Amino acid sequence: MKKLLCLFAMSWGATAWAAERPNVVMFVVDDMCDWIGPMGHAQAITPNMDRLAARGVTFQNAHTAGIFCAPSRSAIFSGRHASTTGCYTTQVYYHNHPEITPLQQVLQNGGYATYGAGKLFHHPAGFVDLRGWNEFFVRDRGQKRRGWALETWTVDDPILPKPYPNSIFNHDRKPANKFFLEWGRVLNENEGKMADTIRTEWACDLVRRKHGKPFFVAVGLYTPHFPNYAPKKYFDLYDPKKITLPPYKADDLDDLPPAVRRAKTARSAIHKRLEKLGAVKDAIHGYLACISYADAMLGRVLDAIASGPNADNTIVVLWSDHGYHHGEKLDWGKHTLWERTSNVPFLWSGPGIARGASVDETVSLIDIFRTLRELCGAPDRLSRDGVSLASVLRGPASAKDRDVLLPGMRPGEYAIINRGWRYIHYADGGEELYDIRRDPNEWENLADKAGFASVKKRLRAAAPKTFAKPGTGARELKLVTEGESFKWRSRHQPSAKALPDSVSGVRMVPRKSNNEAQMSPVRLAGRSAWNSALRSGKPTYFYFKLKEQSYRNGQQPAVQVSITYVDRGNTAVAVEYDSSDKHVNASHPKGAGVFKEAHRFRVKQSGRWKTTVFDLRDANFSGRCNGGDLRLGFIRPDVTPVVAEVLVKPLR
Ligand SMILES: [Ca+2]
Ligand SMILES: [Ca+2]
Repeated sequence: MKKLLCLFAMSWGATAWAAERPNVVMFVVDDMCDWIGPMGHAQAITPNMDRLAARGVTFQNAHTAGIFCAPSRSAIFSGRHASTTGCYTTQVYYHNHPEITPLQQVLQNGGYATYGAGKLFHHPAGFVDLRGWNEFFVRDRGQKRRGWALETWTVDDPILPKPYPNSIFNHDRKPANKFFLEWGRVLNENEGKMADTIRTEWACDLVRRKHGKPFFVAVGLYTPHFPNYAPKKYFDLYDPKKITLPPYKADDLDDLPPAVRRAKTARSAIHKRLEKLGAVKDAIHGYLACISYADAMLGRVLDAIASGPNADNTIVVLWSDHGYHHGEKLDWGKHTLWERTSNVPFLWSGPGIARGASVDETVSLIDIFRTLRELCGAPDRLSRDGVSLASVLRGPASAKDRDVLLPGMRPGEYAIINRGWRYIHYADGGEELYDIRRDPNEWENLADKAGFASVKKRLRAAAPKTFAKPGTGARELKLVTEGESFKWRSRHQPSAKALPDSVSGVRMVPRKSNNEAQMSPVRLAGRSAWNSALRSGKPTYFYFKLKEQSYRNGQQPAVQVSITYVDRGNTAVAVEYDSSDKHVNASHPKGAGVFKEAHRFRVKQSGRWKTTVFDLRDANFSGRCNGGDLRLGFIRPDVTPVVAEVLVKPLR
């Protein structure tokens, strides 16, 4: 009896634990701007978002954490801004920062069952962070063998609108612009075959079930990302004659800093072509149809939750990775630091969350991580950027406006946004400033106008003091698939073929015992290459000792040194020689026993083998300094340095 009671107590305890922690359904849409009913957009037909808003909290001024798919999603799932991870564009955060546990991992470690489907991360192969999922759904196993590419639409998809390309923008383009500015009607009967519908249904099955522990179900739709293909019935919701355009200003680009003005002027050709074709409204029609299709998928998920055992204990959060320009600032797309890219749908509902509330105060999608961590009671040993919105969700009146950061695509490029202002700073020093209350369309750049210096100064002070160097981009890496898993490897593996012919001279041997060097010889088709372990943010040294006795102790001061290395990363290499002899190094404050710089060169990003040759006329090799005669100091490298040969020969 005692034993039975004990078992009962344990099972009751587990149930109570599960009951007090909410399930979470994260519904993610792609490239969806603020054109939805709950954000006051007059023409979007979004009954299910309206329903979600009526039972929860809508943030009217939520801004993305990255200006296109990859950096936005990296920031959200890592809970860190690009300014600390270096994921400004397509850098893969879990390759560069394997120590950063992603959101789903933190929730799983905290006792949640975690399920993912669709576009949660960037869509090409190699971007799904496979860690921390109980299950991640893809439609066929072939996708897994190809690196978990999303493959939402392919040009040979049988349900594609016919003909392909379908939009007037692309009709006479052979080949077409792939899917950019493509829109068109899918047969209604094919709705169930669309990738986003299949992903949604997979999530619906999960949320209808009773689970033994709290669950986190994240489903990512690709729509309304281009191509704007949706079942015909969603196009039919809109009367093409009644579609209205957003406000445009023809000379809007004139007051931008020169570099962005040039880039956007070039890009305005897209908008001009649409106008020439009389197709602007038609393109917007396609986008609106896709918003309504996404809304219908949300409706399926909301219905599935409501009809099952999880109706009362499930949080729903909806977000879009960023917004979209439809001709504003003469642009079509994202990748900008303006409102059209930054403002996104961000809606929450569920147990403990206020109903029918609208929050105007500024928040950021970077806040998702800390909010869910708190709401789910998941322990997390890492610091994350942003703030938890849990108390605002419970009591929206407590919301306080704040400056949020939106990093751009390179270090030092960012926007600082609050309810009053948007300040933009480009890496080249270009600036924009908009008075949002007076100028919601961001038409008048005040950055160079008199009287705004203190506003700019205050906003600039809210930006990070330092920006991480960009991490290794996916383009610099090679995706290696292994069964149903994958890895990213450096493209710049030393290749025997690319090595230059050998030159005669004295071969130096690396000093292996010095713990600063940590070199490991690699056999490569008969040649040796050494790579030295990357010490993030610190110099990485290669130490060499001369075997040739006649060079030592000033016997042979004039030599030619040639260094063969892989040109990758972006750093300076200081070639330093041992100048333990006090006569040689008399000017150095530390005198004897230090390395003296003899030469300096830069490595860049070509990925090729290169050889640098230079003369060293006052060498005094002695072998007493750190045990090496010569060292190569890679100054704060961002990738592991690789050196194949160092040759020293007498200067003639
Ligand atoms: Ca996107
Ligand atoms: Ca302007």
